[in-house]
Amino acid sequence: MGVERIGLVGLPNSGKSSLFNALTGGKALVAAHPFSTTETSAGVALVPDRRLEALAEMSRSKKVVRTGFELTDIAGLVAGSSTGEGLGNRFLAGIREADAICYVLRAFEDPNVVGSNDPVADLGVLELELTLADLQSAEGQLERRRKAARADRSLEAQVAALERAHDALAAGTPLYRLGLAPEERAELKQFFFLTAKPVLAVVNLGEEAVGDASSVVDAVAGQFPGEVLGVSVKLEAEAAELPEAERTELLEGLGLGEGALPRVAEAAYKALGRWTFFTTGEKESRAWTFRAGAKAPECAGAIHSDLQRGFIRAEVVHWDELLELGSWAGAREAGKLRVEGKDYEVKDGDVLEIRFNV
Ligand SMILES: Nc1nc2c(ncn2[C@@H]2O[C@H](COP(=O)(O)OP(=O)(O)OP(=O)(O)O)[C@@H](O)[C@H]2O)c(=O)[nH]1
Ligand SMILES: [Mg+2]
Repeated sequence: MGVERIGLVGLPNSGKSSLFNALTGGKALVAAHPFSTTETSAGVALVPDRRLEALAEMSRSKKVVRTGFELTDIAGLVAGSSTGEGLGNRFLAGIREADAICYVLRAFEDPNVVGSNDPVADLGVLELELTLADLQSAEGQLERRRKAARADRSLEAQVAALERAHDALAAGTPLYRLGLAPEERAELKQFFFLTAKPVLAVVNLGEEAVGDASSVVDAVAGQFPGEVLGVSVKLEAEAAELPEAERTELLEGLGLGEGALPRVAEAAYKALGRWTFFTTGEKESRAWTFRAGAKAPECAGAIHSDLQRGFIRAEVVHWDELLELGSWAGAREAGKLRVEGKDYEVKDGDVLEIRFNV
């Protein structure tokens, strides 16, 4: 699979384009008037990972290759968007193509930027629009699929799944709130529902609230089924404009650590069920994402399809253990490189070397 796509969904002036710029270093139009974004734009966010940096330093790698995910900046939604208000259905295409949805909820106050700043209420508006869009789509598909199932009994399970989804949506419930098992979610994939996608939320805090965000973040987290992050999007966007060294200094000076990007990446990967493994050597150290729970050959396939096809075995050591041992050769000498076969389930943070033959 290619890079994961996260779609930013929020009310006008919630800070979506600013967050997009902060995370991708992009230059999307940011403006104080609503609906300044009219077309979806995409950019890649490269994920800083201290495990990767440490491995690269250990191996004196000439090159360091981070994982990335694609972020899409989508036009703002308002109440009634699903039936044509605001920019109408324009948001739909952007969200349909995303693998996960990141709600952007405004909590900053600024008299010069119109719009609401009640993150819990805003979340309700956004969820309702996506739910209504899905309800329409469920209604559109039901008749057709029922008819098909009358001719082909093997489609009955499909129809039953669609009916269950329809009933939840008709009751105003986004599908991600149903607590579905992974198989049930997979079953819904074929219907292309927006609310069957994994979700996370960014609460866009005022600069003054950054030190003490817990109450507003907790209010959202208390009734949202995904990860909720408090971020001062404005400060992050300002920091993103600076060269890396100054950026780190600014963020650390503000007590923001490495900034929002690693936190958003972690939450997004968690929502998507993605883990990271590493390869390391003098030529390069590199991070790769893979489906959580995948076995070694599938992970090898993330590097190259030949490595999956001709997979023989993997040499494996966890990143922190490798660092302690000081080098790949050292780990080998100490007998700490495990030899794992086709059935090995790779762990988040494993360092791999694949043996293959094609
Ligand atoms: N004070 C303050 N202003 C912010 C913050 N985040 C964004 N803004 C301002 O809010 C306005 C809207 O920001 P955008 O990033 O364009 O918002 P958007 O969600 O992309 O808006 P649309 O594309 O119109 O839907 C801009 O003037 C930003 O400078 C923040 O954390 N604090
Ligand atoms: Mg915008």
